[in-house]
Amino acid sequence: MTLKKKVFGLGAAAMLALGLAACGNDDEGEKDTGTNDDTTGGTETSVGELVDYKITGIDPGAGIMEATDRAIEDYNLDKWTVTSGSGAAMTAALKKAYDKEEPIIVTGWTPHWKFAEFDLKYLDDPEGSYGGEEQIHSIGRVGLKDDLPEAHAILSNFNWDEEDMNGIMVAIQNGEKEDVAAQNWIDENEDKVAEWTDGIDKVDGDKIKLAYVAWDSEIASHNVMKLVLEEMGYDVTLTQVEAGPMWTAVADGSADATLAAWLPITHETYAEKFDGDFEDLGISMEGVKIGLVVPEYMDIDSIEDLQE
Ligand code: PBE
Repeated sequence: MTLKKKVFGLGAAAMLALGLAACGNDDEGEKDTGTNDDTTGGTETSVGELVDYKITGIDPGAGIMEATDRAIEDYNLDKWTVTSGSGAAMTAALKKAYDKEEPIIVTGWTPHWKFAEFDLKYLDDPEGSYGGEEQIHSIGRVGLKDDLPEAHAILSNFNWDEEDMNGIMVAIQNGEKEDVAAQNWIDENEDKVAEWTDGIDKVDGDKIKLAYVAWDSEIASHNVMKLVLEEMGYDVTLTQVEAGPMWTAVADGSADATLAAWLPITHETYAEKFDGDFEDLGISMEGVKIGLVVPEYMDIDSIEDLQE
């Protein structure tokens, strides 16, 4: 059984601790790292051989997994497979490889704390399998505006920058509790929060349920919104689910909203499937991105380099 499977379901910090422990015990021999200073000569080892033709993915329902299947087709990467797990398992695998300067290819996205922690680069995607600039949208169930007009207004106003989300993600990654990191950000950004809530009446304990997936970016946004809505008088429940159930929950009304709709490409299949059964409440962040990500020390720059 792989480390990833054994520790499935643990938090990111625990995963990283285990990743470190595993590194310490590692007694494998020298490996070709696929780095620029490779001087082995003779036949060049392809990047595929170095990583066993494996792309380290995340949870199967994530849009980036569908995009990666598309990339495998678009670039004829017949020998390649994408492993599935979770965002936390992916970052643990990345850390483990990075600490040993071993090659690894992960499904990655921005904003994400991994870019603050490691020197990483996106592989160029000339076929556009991963789309271009994406946006994060908030979506609500049909009827939200009538039932919870104040929350509908706040969620529609919600928008912030990559820098905001990054600060929270990095704090959580460094061991801060999710709600504490979110509260600290709110305390330091009262003006920004006021733009979402100004002129909106407080409520008296109305219940609202937000669904989200345990992607680091969405952990940050949902923890902030929970506290903001609570401050406005709501009784907020956050439910953590997989991507498919998250979209389904908003579409069937069992959740009121999510801040985790990445569009136009990442969640295109979900948006089309549930077209008419949700309301797009608007964009909370522009210029976000998904793709294949590798450590800077790897000697490849494009998804096309995986064809060799
Ligand atoms: N992500 C983070 C998600 C959307 C947010 C890029 C991992 C996905 O691929 O569905």
